[in-house]
Amino acid sequence: MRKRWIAAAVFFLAFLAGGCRGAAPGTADSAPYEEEPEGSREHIVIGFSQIGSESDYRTANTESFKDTFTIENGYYLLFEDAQQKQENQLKAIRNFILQEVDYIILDPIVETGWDAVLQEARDAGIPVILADRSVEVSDTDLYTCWVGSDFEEEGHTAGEWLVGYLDEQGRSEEKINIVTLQGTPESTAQIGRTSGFAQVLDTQHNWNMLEYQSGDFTQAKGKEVMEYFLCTYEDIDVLVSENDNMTFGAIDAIQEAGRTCGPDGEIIVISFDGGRAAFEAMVRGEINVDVECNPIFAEQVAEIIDKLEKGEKVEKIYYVDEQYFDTSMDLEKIMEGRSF
Ligand code: GZL
Repeated sequence: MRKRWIAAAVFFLAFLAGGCRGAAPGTADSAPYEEEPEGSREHIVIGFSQIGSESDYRTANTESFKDTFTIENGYYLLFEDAQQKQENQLKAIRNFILQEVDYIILDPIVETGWDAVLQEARDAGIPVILADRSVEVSDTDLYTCWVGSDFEEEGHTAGEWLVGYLDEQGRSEEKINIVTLQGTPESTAQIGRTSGFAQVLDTQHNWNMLEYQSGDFTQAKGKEVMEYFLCTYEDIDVLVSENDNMTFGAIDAIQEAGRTCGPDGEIIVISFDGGRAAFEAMVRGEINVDVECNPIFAEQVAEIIDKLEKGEKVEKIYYVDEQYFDTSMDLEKIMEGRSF
């Protein structure tokens, strides 16, 4: 039976106005929730443990959830930003369990280390929905379902695009030196993109992967690692960068080193996410192709929760629709219709 919740209006609105940050309602530093009077409007209490705010993707993803799980739509959203630390996510989940939320939504920064806390949520009878990234657990019944991207497909798409592009350029027999900026190590996005691209790499005898290094999905780290790549390797033909923000840092490093990139440059740039700023960089001729990773899917999660509320069966995996965009397309027209 879902607990009926009503917040002290002043506190909760102040809590929401603060961007759902700070101590969750009902904890030591906040005003307690009171039982909602019988028969009054019910709200579904959602505890959402978000990874951080490391990228444009993350910002858009957070916005999607805050715009969907609102009071007006019948939810209380307890939002916790883990600042890219797994221990903060574990704390947040245990706090949500103490708060007896109705559902936990978790975007797990890495795939491992979740069995115990997910078991605690299951023991408390709280369904866990994975959003964006996934987990590696002993028993997949520890979570209800995963809504996210097919990261392996994204990596494979990037590899296939490069095969086609090099063919068009008459370079399909040329030795091609590649460097890869990987995302957060052991995150689902990094694992999938790296392995998906490697499936194609393994079929191309003339491709040479010089090195993989993590830029942790951030612009600053992406620039730092690209500076290292440029100092270490004389001849780099392709950069595979596993998210746009690392790509932006890498472009800065390339340009500051007096080198060039993009369709008319020395280094072919393959990026992932496909945010507005990356489209603008493609239009400027700095990125060749961007494999989309769609952050706007909170409504899909809300539909799943609606099914669960009605006792309906849900799937284990829901992939988000995605494609790729490159400089051969009418990017400015495509941008008009995109919200990220
Ligand atoms: C992928 C997501 C990744 C993005 C990055 O779904 O987890 O994390 O590609 C983000 O931009 O930091």
